[in-house]
Amino acid sequence: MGVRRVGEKLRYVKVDIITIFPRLVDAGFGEGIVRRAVERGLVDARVWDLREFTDDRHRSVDDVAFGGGPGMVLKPAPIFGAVERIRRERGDPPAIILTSPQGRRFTQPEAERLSRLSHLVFICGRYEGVDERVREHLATEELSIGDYVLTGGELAALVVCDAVIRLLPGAVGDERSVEADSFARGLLDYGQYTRPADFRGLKVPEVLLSGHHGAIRQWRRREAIRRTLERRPELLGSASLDAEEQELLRDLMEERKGANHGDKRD
Ligand code: 9WO
Repeated sequence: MGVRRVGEKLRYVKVDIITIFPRLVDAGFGEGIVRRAVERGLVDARVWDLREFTDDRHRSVDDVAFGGGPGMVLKPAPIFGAVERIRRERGDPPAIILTSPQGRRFTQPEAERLSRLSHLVFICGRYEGVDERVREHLATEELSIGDYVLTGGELAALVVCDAVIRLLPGAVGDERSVEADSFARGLLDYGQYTRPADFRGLKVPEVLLSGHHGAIRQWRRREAIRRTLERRPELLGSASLDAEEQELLRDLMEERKGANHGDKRD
């Protein structure tokens, strides 16, 4: 897991996920970097089956909505019961997160904030909603991963866990790739290429084959800024650009003023 900064502690994060589909959540923890982080002890993850916290014969987790209307609502008692069990067995969590389209938008800075917490609990909603008392009196925050409706909160919780876990020191083999990634600096990624240098006549930009590291770094910075300007100009407002990059940005904006927008497929 590579080099650790001086004074950087090896820490682990507890993650508890409450769901009616535990296997769906297990699958998200069962592959790749997230799985390795669990194996390395950086993440202590537990998945809780909401049905285990019911007390009726049918193990009902949902019920009709007061006031009528179509669709079922997740009952409060099993969810409160699950969180109380987690508190007893795992300690008092600093964040109990409900994933829903009504939440605050989850972004990279939010991933960084959560990655500094010691214990995250996720409540995954299903059906047409979750009893409002869960939202108001149990969850400490509500997060949305984007403006669309899913069939439940599990995939959103997995998205948040994935983004958080890769930020934990030691999770990604080469720490430099976390620092260099798109968004770490508020810019989109530059284009990347691997062998062959000529694929069916499609060539890799010459500069990348030149071995001239200064020129390569410069090209990549320019490409990242160009792409961000073309696709997500609003990101440039909060990107951290040094003097040279601001210069590149001015150049690119001049270039675009000329003509030829939209005809570069990039
Ligand atoms: C379904 C529905 C059907 C008819 C009328 C209103 C309705 N609302 C919903 C709904 O929002 N269902 C949610 C499904 C209930 C909570 C869990 N579900 C969910 C979470 N869908 N999408 C998310 C989600 C979470 C985080 N970021 C984006 C989406």
